[in-house]
Amino acid sequence: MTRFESAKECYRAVGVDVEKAMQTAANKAISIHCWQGDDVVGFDNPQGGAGNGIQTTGNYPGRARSFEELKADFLKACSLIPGRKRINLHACYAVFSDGWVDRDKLEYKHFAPWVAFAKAHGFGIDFNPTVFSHPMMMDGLSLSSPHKDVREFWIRHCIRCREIAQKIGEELEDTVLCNLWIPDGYKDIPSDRLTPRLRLKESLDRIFEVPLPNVIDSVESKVFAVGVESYTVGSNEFYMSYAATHKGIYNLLDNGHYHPTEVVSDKIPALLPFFDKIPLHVTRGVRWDSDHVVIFDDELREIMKEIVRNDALDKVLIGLDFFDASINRVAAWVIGTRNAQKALLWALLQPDLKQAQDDGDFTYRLAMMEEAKTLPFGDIWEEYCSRQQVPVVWYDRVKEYEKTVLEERK
Ligand code: RNT
Ligand code: ZN
Repeated sequence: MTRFESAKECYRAVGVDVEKAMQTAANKAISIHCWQGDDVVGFDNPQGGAGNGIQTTGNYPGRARSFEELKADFLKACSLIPGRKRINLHACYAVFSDGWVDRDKLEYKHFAPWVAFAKAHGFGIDFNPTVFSHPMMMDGLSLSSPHKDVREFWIRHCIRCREIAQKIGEELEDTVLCNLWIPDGYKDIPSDRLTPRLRLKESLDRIFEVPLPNVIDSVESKVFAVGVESYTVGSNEFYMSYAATHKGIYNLLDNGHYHPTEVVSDKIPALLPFFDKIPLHVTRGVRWDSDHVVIFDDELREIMKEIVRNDALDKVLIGLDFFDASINRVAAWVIGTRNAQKALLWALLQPDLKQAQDDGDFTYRLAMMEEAKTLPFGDIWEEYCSRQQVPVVWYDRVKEYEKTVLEERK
């Protein structure tokens, strides 16, 4: 008997169908954020980089500096990651083949090269307006700005982004998540907390006025950021209420965007009774919203368990959002995305203990949960990787790519 066959037996003994779990995992796409590859710089302002409260730290050599380099690195990472993939794009990754335009003038043609790339490799695409790192961020405000011209600029940008997302969806015969996050807020105690929110609400109403069939719209809240410590316009309560009162607009949960003892794993089943879609940004905050590379930790497994055991694989859109420039960026993609895949498969392999809870048998519930932790998961994961034609041991391949490709980028 191979190690895989014997592991399968162990799972069968606790009522888990390993073959079914592997199949389900292979069919659930994970949306991989393009911005890990270049430190959230993008192509529309090479001097730029993350600003307005988001920050990449580190200067590991080999950052992708162009569309060609980013595609190559993304493909390298994907060759080492099992499962279906989507590519999560930001508007600042527009490809300017015939001249630069500002963000309020972007068109589908600036993303057509990404669509060709996605088609060639069987990726889906998700999209995001880029409302940061730009001169029109006035006093750190965009859609909630007191200045009409600032608000109008960003409204135009967001409407264009939704239209681009719609066209991408048509081209790929798919739906495209178009997620809006804005950094608006104040460093110090506001003298007015309401008016900026009223202005943001008005801006959102304009942006979402026209429903688009291939677009899933979402809004992403946040607690605070560096330089935005006292007040965030787009807070959890604000966007949750907005989504709840606007059909077709969803509330995206980024697990770095809540107070440290709040968990997204509990928010998913709290939203499921009300929403038919829950988009996620899976990240890892260390002490704050630091966007460290996702690891195979308790909360990641708990998030995946909630998705799986509530039959919510079609409702929860799993996207990643981390950026680390202090380690090999391709490796960061591989580590974080493999961990998301791994946690998904792990969740699919957990014994069903719902009945024990309803029976009031909390002793059995805890005993089985704990025993399940040491089932031979590694053997199943290895088999899953081989079936998906990706290596179990991948590190040397990234190291080789670093030597031959990344180190040449001087
Ligand atoms: C920022 C948000 C947002 C960004 C990306 C780049 O705190 O998490 O999702 O990370 O849009
Ligand atoms: Zn996010």
